[in-house]
Amino acid sequence: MMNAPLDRRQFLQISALTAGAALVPAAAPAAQTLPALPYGFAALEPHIDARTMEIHHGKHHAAYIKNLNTALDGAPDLASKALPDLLNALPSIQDETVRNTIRNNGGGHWNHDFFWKIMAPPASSGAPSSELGAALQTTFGSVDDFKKAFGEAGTKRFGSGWAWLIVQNGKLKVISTPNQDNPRMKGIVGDSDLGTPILGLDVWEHAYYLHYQNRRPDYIAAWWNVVNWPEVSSLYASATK
Ligand code: MN3
Repeated sequence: MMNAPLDRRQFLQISALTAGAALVPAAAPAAQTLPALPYGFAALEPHIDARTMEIHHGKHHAAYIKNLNTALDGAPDLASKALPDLLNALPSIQDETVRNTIRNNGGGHWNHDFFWKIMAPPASSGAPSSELGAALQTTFGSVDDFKKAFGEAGTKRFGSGWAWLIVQNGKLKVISTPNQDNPRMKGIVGDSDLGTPILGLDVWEHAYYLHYQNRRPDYIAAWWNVVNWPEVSSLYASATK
């Protein structure tokens, strides 16, 4: 164990003991941590099964955070930035490997943190606020027509990615992004897909395959039962005030 590498905490402790406080390196950035789910793994049953939620949160989301922290260990000038500022800095990252690692894993972290919050147990799903309902009707014709357009964005996204409802210049729009990109990534996603996300749907196979296998449209249809409409309505109000 003589040559075991020091972790950051040990390094700082030893630095503080041997060099004095003035020579301790700049404060270590707070590593990104896995946020707790706002409900239990089984809370979204039967629409999203507990095992899928357990793996999705505890393995997939956790892996994005682990990989993000590893990338930030090698990019000290970025490590002090919190999400979403880190995503805003993506276009300025010169090293392509670092940029892509943060794009994929920082995006994955932000997207999943968002995704957990815009879902709720079926009994708490609620309905769009009158303001959001009116905007959905104006933009898409009806709430059902909105769901159809959003569902198509998720169904037609080839491979892995997300469907989003965004506020762009004060107006609602449905878009989709590949991989872990999101509508906040200026300079990374096209300008026509930029905006403030108020609803997002993960259509990676890991989000549904255990229960739905290849039936992505069935997953999307069931998912409407666990949308947290009060939260989405609140995000809409913030994005349009
Ligand atoms: Mn996912």
